[in-house]
This record gives sequence, C-alpha cells and structure tokens, in this order.
Amino acid sequence: MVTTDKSSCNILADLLIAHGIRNVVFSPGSRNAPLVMALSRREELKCDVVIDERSAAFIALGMSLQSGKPVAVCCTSGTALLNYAPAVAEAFYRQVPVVVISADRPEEWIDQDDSQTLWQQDALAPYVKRRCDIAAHLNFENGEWVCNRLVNDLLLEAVNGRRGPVHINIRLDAPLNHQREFQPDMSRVVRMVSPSTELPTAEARRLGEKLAPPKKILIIVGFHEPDERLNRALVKLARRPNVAVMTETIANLHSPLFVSRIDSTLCRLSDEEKERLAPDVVITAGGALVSRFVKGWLRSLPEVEHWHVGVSHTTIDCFKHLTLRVEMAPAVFLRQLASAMQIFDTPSDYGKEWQLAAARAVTDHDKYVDRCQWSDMKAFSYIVSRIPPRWNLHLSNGTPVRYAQLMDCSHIHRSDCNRGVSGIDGCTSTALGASAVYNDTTLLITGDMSCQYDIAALSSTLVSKRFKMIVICNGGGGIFRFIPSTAALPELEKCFAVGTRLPLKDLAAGYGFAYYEAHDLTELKAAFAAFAANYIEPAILAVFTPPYESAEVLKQYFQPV
Ligand SMILES: Cc1ncc(C[n+]2csc(CCOP(=O)(O)OP(=O)(O)O)c2C)c(N)n1
Ligand SMILES: [Mg+2]
Repeated sequence: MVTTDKSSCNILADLLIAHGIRNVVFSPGSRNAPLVMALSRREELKCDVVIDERSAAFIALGMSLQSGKPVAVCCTSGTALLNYAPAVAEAFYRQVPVVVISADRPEEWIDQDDSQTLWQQDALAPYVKRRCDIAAHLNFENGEWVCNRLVNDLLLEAVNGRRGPVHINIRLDAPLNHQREFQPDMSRVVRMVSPSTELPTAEARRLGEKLAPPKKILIIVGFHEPDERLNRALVKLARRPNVAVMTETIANLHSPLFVSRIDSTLCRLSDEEKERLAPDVVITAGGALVSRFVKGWLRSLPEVEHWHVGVSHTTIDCFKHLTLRVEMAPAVFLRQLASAMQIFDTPSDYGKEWQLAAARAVTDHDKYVDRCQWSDMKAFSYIVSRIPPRWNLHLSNGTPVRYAQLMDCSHIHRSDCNRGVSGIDGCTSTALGASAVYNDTTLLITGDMSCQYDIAALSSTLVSKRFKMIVICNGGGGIFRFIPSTAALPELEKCFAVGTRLPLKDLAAGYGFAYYEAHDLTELKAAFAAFAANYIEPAILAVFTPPYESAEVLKQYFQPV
C-alpha cells in the first residue's frame, strides 16, 4: 500500500491492529499528518475525527468503556495534547485503556521559538501507566527495533494488570507529506499470557476462616463494568448469614439480596442501629465510592478491618483501616471466598438486618417521592423508572449520579459515570463515545452546568439517532445548594451555583437534535414518551426544575425521621 514514508507511524499502525485496537479518534493538525495517513488508510481501523481534543479524548474513553477494548486518540503537537489531560486522568483512575498518540517535533526544536511546540513527552506523566518517546528518525542502529519494542510494550501495558492509559509521543520531521510503498502486517508482535490468578486453596481457606460468624462482613462495590461472574460470586456471598453486600448504581450488579440504595438506607439508621450494623471486616471492590455517607461512616468506626480487592496502581486506604490488599480480579477472589465460607454454620442475623433496613428505606423513599413537590428528585424518579431495558445510562457528576443512587436502577442495562476523577468536563463526550460503539440507545442524564462545559460534543459527526440526552435545568450547579460546604455561603449563587445561559432549544435546532421540554410532572410524562419514542433523530429533553425547592427536597430526604 502507499502511505506515509515515516516508518515509526507505519510500525505503530501495524501494532495497533495486531493488539486489537479497532477505533482511533483523530483531532486535526499538520504535525500528525503522517499518523493520519498511516492509520486512516488501514481498513481494520475505524477512524473518527473530533475537532476539540478534550472532547475527543472523552469520546475515546466512552468508546473504550463501552467496548472493553483499547481505543486510540491521536493529536498534533502543542497544547492539543494538554487538552487530553482530563480524560486521561479519568481513564487512569477508571482503569480504562486509552492509547494516547501525540505528534511532536524533533527534540532539538523544543524551546527554540518554533511554533506549536512544548515539552510533550512527560506532559501526562502522572496519569498514564507508561509513556515513550519515539525519535524523529529511525535510521540509526536499532532504530526500528526500539520503536517496535516500545510500542509493543506500551500496548501490552494498557491492557494487562491494572488497565489504563498509555502515551506514545512520536517525533516527526518535515516534510510531513511524503509517501512510499509499505508492506503492512510485517511488524513483530509481542504477546503476553497472564499468570494464573487463583489464590492457592490453603490461602483462600485461611482468609475464609477469618470471616467466620459471629464476625460481621460488609462487602461494598463501587464503579465496575457489568461482570456476570462477579455478580454470581456476590449472590453466593450475600446468602451467607453474616454477610451483607452493598452495591452502588454504577457497579452494575443486581440482586434482590444486595443493598443497592446505600445512601437511602444509611441515612435512615438510628445511632443504635449503626452501632449494631458496624462490620468487623469490610471488603471493597471496584472504583472510588460515590456515597459520602458510607465513606464517612466507615472512617468514623474505631475498629474495622478493610480488605480491598482489585488490580490497583497503588495502596488505596480509603477508610484508613486497610489491612489487606488483594491484587487480583474481584470475581475470582470473591468466588473463592464464597466457597471457603460455605463450611460455617453458626447462625447470624447480620445480612438479614441490612436487608430489612434496606426494605424499610425503599418504603420510606417511595412515600417521600410520591408526596414531594416538583423538583429534581421528582423528575429523576420518573425518568429513571421509565428507562427501557436495552438503554445504557450515562450520568454526569453533580447531582445526577447521586440521585441515581437513591433510585431503583435494577432494570437498567448498564450505568456509567466519570467517577475516576469525577470531572464534569467530559460527560457528554464520554456518553457520545459509548453510544458510537453501542447498538442500542445511550441516554445521558446531565446537569445544566456540566452540559455547557462539553457543548462542543454536540457538533461531533459521531452523534447519531442512538444518542439521547436529558438536561436537568435547575439554575446551574444544584449540588452547591445542597452540600454543607457551600450551601450557606453568601457567595452561593454568584460563585458556586452560577445559573448558566444554555440556549438548549437553539442548540438542538442548530445541531440537528429533536428537542423536548418539561416544566412539571405532567409535561415530563408526555415529553419523555415522545423523546423515548423518537428513533429517527438524536434528541434532547430539557427538564426545568426549581433551584431552591430542589435543594430543599434533597436536604429533607436525608433528615433523620
Ligand atoms: C472539571 C470540573 N470542574 C469543576 C468541578 C466541580 N463541580 C462538581 S459538580 C459541579 C456543578 C455541576 O452542576 P450541574 O451539571 O448543573 O449539576 P447539578 O449539580 O445541578 O446536578 C461542579 C462545578 C468538577 N467536578 N469538574
Ligand atoms: Mg444543574
């Protein structure tokens, strides 16, 4: 085939394909022209173009999240790369394999007043698993070998062990548009086999014994991709009488045995119940927890052992009680624990008590939501209950992810939120990326502030009829009217909540989205039905809720009864 004359770019194209990468998101520039030629001319790679690099990287994150495969993003030199940082940080803490490819100038031109040039090779250093810098000319001894070795190494690193982003900085010298004949698929590919991840039986038994009744065991799972094996292991554990299993909405785990509405349940416990339900051992899996209640409560306990299971980049001692770090897949570890615990027959009410507390919370929740006035709570409750079975749900940070925690989400196919670092900067792009590689509808529920942050996403050519978004227009950052650190400050409205000007109707018209809006529950019912039934265009539903009342309804929800 005829393609760029830069060997580094052609080696990269071969290895991306060999390592299973199928999607590349480009942002335009001139320095990366050889990369565009090398990658976009390969039919194995689906290349999309997203102008804004910040959005592009979040789109790649969404694609990778949804497909489970590494996705590459490729940009030109200069600040382009720096715009990847928020999404790359999110991918790092979320363990999502995004392969960052940046074009750069030859090193001798950095700091020499040459245009669009800055120190790129370490720019994302704390947030990538590994990085490499490929020289502009490979015509030195071992030049092509070292390029091949480094790229193989980084692509293996992205998907093995703790998955995550990697950064390949490729220096390219002018002329950038020269072409030559290249024989594809001849580059050497390095593979890897993972060692067995099972615990030795004796070790599993030893750990299982530590969890025997009357010990009270609480398992909590934070964000996680859907995982049938993990779900099964947790159901087994939840059947043990001295075990309770808590799952967050974005853990994507479901069983009537799980306490899935953590905040609703915790906020209704009396001090005496909290003391009785305090665990002896808490086992966590998945990512950072959304629930501040559970974090605060566990941190406040004087004595509890904490085991964290999962492939981590470092020691994570979230509750200040960590005693064991289990560096393996949660599904395997928890299955082994469940088997090891089967021999205990001492009775315990611990699991039952949590389930009763959770059931009580559900009854109270339903009564409260039924009675409460038109607000974010009312709107969310209606919307979440109506999400059809095959739709995937993306939640933005702010209150959307917190409201979802309060609702029954067991019917939702898959729920996600950027909780790796909890930014509001790329929620729309992430959802858009996920929708581009999912064959049914992806629904984003976002806030009016988060939405204006990432508005460039609406102009992307990746927008399709499978993408829908609901914007809760509650006068800006509603969360700030709720959280104690800002709610009572005189600067609340001017500096925190900051009502935004978001001309959604015009934006929808401009970007080719169908537009619906609702100002009360009756309108919402009609608008949601039409919005959900629209399978021919992408659609926006703007839901207008009263700012102060919404915050009040949420505050009251958490008041002790
Ligand atoms: C990049 C980034 N900047 C700032 C924040 C802090 N922040 C968290 S939530 C929020 C407001 C979100 O407002 P909105 O999207 O309207 O949601 P609401 O709180 O109204 O539900 C802000 C500014 C953040 N998380 N990420
Ligand atoms: Mg808002």
